[in-house]
Amino acid sequence: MPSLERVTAVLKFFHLGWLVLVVVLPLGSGQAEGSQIILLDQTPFYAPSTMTILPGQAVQWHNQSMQPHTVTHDGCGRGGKCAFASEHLHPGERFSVNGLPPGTYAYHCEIHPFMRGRIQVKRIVPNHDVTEL
Ligand SMILES: [Cu+2]
Repeated sequence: MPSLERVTAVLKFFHLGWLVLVVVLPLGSGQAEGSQIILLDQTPFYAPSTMTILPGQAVQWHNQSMQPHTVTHDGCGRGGKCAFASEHLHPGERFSVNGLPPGTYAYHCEIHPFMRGRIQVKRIVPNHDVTEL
């Protein structure tokens, strides 16, 4: 027969366990979904061409096309602030960006300037609502 202390300890353990599950699962699934952009050989080339993320959320590009491309922020090399710039991404290669400040980031492919995409990083306001910039 288990003692009362032991039952209480077990209950506490499970209570904490559920709390951890509730906190960890939404964060985990939120980061996993909707943060990958696929590079394609035809329009829209970057799919999706516009992606909206939250501050601190990573974005990953995956070149699933048959030729090399880059992911180059429009500010790079034009006197602006260069937020991110990949090397040549060969078929199958990936490129990730993390920690972008809130704002809108237009980007392109240096090899094929007609390839264009955009990242929007939302701003979280003090009342915890999320607003578009
Ligand atoms: Cu390209």
